[in-house]
Amino acid sequence: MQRTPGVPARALVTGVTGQDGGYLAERLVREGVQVHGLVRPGCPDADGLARRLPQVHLHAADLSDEDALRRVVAQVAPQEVYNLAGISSVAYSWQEPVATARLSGLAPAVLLDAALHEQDRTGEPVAFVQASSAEIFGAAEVAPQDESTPVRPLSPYGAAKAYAHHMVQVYRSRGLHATSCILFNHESPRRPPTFVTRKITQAAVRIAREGGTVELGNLEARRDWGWAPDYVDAMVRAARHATAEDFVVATGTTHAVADFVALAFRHAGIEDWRAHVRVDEALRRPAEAREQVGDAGKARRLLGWAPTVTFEEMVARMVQHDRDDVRGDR
Ligand code: NDP
Ligand code: GDR
Repeated sequence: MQRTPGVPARALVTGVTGQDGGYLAERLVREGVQVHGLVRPGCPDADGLARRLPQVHLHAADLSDEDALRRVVAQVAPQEVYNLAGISSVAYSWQEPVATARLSGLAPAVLLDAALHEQDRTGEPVAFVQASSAEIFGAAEVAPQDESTPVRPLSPYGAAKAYAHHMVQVYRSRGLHATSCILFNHESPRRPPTFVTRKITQAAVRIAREGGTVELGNLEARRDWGWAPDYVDAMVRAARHATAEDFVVATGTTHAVADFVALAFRHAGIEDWRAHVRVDEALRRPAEAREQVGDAGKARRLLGWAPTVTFEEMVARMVQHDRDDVRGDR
């Protein structure tokens, strides 16, 4: 495959079996980049990825294995590193706070250090993109949140991501093109049902067919939900921008979890969603922001980035996917 002018020869993507990692690998392969993906040893999704995207070179290494991470970076000698791997569930991070710190906080520090080492060794610049999160802002006092909003996490996940965010800034000051993309929630049909959006769309389709109910936690939480491939596009633009910066990536609009439910159920053909939703107090988090909303003005100005899929369209696509899945259309 011919390489698109201006794109690197080799990229390393951690978390390549995840939602964003899959979209990113597909994008980079289309551009003619030689893509190397880091996979967790024993990851059940690795075989499927290898069949779907045989062009991607897979390297098995656990994020907690510092030597293995350093070895992969040295073997691949990438010009771009996208660090998407880690514990990505805020809810789960309350159950495993220490593992979350190790995998989502310390591992990025190892990868940043390995990337700088590689840059020094080869003399070739390495661009590093960290998938940071709106959760670093916790319950922010300003809305919308931008790159100047104080970092004050509320969850173990947010604290781990905050450490990684600061380490990006440390390595940037040491001469690495290290970028922190502060991503707000982004969804797709590839989102696992451990996250509320996919849990809702799958439940809507099931309930439309068989009746029944779904248990949810906080229905009032308001989140800024975008379309995952758009957020992958922002990360690629950030890697290739002349200067390394922090970028908020968000749509700037919020909806309540209840709004998501209402719309998804309507698409599935159910008007009276309240009759099918039970609130389970155990699904509420010990602490969380009532609303998270981002101002992506800097990404718009510097990267020319803008979201391309509306909230309504995203929900429609997710429900349609789950409906086709049930009918066996895919
Ligand atoms: P996913 O949960 O879909 O993907 C996470 C990836 O990390 C998976 O490939 C997973 O592999 C891998 N991983 C987990 N533990 C390890 C480990 N010990 N060793 C090696 N790999 C491991 O996340 P998303 O694609 O949704 O998100 C990508 C990144 O962006 C994450 O860092 C997330 O925190 C961040 N982010 C995401 C947002 C969103 O709304 N999606 C918003 C803000 C930030 P396996 O499948 O084998 O477990
Ligand atoms: P979040 O996503 O924690 O924002 O993290 P999630 O979809 O888990 O929660 C969104 C909101 O929905 C509320 N909620 C529920 N959540 C889940 N998972 N299950 C439920 O049954 C339920 N009921 C209500 C939550 O309380 C929350 O307010 C996502 C991840 O992608 C992170 O990796 C990322 O960093 C942040 O978004 C920005």
